[in-house]
Amino acid sequence: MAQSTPHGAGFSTRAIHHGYHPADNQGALVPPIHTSATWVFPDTAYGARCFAGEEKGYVYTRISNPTLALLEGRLASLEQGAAAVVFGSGMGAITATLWSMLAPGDEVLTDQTLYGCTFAFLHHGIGHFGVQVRHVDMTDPAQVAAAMSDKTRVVYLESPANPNMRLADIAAIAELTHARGAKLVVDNTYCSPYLQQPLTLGADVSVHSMTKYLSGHGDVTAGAAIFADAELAQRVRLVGLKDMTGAVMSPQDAHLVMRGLKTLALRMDRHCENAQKIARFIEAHPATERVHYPGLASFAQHPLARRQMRQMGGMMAFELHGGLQAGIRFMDALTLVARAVSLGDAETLAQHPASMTHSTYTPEERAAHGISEGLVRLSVGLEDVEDILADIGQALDSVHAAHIGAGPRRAAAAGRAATI
Ligand code: 4LM
Repeated sequence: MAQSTPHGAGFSTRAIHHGYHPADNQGALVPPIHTSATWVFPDTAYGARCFAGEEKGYVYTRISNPTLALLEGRLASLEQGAAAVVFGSGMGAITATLWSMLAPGDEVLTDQTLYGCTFAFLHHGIGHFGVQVRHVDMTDPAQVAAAMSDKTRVVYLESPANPNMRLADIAAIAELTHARGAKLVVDNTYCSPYLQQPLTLGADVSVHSMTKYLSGHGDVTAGAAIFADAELAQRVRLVGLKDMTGAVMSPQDAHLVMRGLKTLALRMDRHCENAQKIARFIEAHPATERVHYPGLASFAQHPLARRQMRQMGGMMAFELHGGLQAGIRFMDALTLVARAVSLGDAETLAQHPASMTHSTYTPEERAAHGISEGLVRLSVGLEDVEDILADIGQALDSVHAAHIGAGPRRAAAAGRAATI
């Protein structure tokens, strides 16, 4: 593929230009969307060579497509991978990757905390096919090293983990994983390639739900896997994507993700700036028991966050005095902040993991994995921070008034009307 960015070009330059030449496309500034599902062979022998892998031409969009290929090249460039494969959802990326890397008798070591559907796939799904899954606390590399066995083929983690924000030391875990001949897969959804680059820390695969920050506007469902090794990428494309899941991404969605990518750095800077202010505000409120945000000095893994993340991210979780009932009261009092799952959108979103994204866990599993019943998760959006603070402030005040008996205290301090 033609490379249109100069060697050493910066992150945003590559996010905007990588792999595309207007001159090759009648001068079109924006890349065309190739909607064709199938591709015409000039003769039968050429088609046969494509199927035999002897020719690189396009065959069928479930395998590859020029619009998808452009996005794949950009993603590989942004995370410094050898190759990338895109999918119709984050779960498509995760399952297709793992189906391609594992066989009956193999073992996966995974964190205790995972996005609910990833947990469901690993804990309830893939085990039926002879793969053993064991959960270990990835905040402690020594526990990971001790849990490795000769059957361990894949170590799988999220950092920060959804929803409780625990971090894993990616470089340390990559090293001990490789020492046992296994591969490390990191879900980098919470950070996006702008905030964290797992492959440069030693991971073998970085997976994303592009439904979140990468597309950034809540109007696309998509996923990606970025690989240090192009051969593994090809296996995932030809096995996990083509045969095992068919989780193909639509070219129209690839266009929307590429549009989102152009502003990724700008958006992430603003998500992070807003989140830092909001985390401090929530932490200082008397209704709050604890805030989990990597940018707070009170966050136990703050030094690790500073080491492996460019900035501290737009996601946080917190517990209020009064537990579950307080969390529900907080959520129901919100007027600007939307009660919705998903994350990484322009809109600030609040959700309750125990009854929503992590309802795939039993209450006992949630307790064992550090997901408290009262935990509230916030995806900080791009609105004016004063307006987000005002809404969160009045919701916290109402919790405080109901559960502790004190009157409203904070809404005025936040400075703006709570309802828009
Ligand atoms: C949510 N998350 O948390 P698709 N990896 C991570 C995720 O958070 C998600 C996926 C993969 C949420 C969805 C409702 C860390 C999803 C799965 O939804 O399949 O694109 O991504 O609110």
